[in-house]
Amino acid sequence: MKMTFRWYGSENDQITLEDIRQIPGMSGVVPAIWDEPVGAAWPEEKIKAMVEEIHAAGLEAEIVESVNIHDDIKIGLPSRDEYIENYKTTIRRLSKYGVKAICYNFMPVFDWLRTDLAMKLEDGSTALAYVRDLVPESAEEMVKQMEDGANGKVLPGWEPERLANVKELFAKYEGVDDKKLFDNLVYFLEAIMPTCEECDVKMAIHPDDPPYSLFGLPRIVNDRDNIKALLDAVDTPYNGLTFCTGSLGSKPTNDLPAMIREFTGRIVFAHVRNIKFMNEAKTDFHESSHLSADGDVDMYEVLKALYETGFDGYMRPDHGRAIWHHIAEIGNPGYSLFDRALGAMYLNSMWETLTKDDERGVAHFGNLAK
Ligand code: DNO
Repeated sequence: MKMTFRWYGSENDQITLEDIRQIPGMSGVVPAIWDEPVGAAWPEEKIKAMVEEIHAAGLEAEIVESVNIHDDIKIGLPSRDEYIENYKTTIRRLSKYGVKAICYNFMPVFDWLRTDLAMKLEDGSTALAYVRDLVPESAEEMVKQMEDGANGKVLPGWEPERLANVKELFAKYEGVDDKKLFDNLVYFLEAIMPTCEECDVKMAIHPDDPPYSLFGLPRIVNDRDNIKALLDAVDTPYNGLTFCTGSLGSKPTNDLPAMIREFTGRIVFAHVRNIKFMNEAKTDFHESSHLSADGDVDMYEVLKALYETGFDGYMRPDHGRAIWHHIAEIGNPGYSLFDRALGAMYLNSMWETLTKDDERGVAHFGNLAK
């Protein structure tokens, strides 16, 4: 397992590579190129500069996140083939500079979505939250709400130029139901798999966040059955998964440790964060610290399942709350330094315990506590 940290680049992140390197046990960062339009091939010189900067700081850049997919691919328009060629070019270029995995998503129109990007918790920290009844009526209002809460940052998957005509974008998705979206995803994956194999770059799809349909848009990656269908449809280790405990964990019927065990060998990347349900129906949640006791995801069971199934991919502490020196913390919503650093220490310490207990033959189901 390699512990990593999402980094938005020196232009877009108040957190420096040196800050990240000082977090114990950090092997590398998860970067992206943000100033290219969705669908364009990432230019080689930008990839080179990004990777060299990261290496110079003593960190690795083996996985990138948010190589976003053009809507024409998701909709299945004839122009998709051209965008798929661009995607293949990006894969080849990334691999040339040592990238081994790509985290992406196949959510129509919107990437992750929250109704509050800074909900105040009891202890004075703030966190991202989702309350079903606060989802605005219209998609335009949703875009505005996310933009207003973003501290002037462009949120991943919320490119203003793409969403400027969100109504037209919605119209283009007319007739795209779950089945069609699934077929378009399979078409995309089948087209790029030879390049992934040739370059040894694994694709890791991010689940839907939140894990259900919004504004009538199809959603196809959010539970055991639809993930299994996807992994089976394109059955190669290069068609892998980003196991996001927060996204999958906010659907109460998902049994995370069982899913981890079932998808052994296909989990390329683990996004580990915790959420706390706010209502009995479990439709509303806020994000919490990583600690099991603070949320509804049992981190010990999640890590144990990953450990026991020989997980050797990348992990990152996913979102964190804004804590402590609040003002200095405000940057990319959900991507604070301090709470994510605490999360990394917590996850690393559990991993160390699991590793040493295993090496020493400690029986986890024994009577040690008695
Ligand atoms: C949110 C992230 C997502 C993720 C993309 C990957 O914080 O987990 O934006 O990066 O869905 O494409």
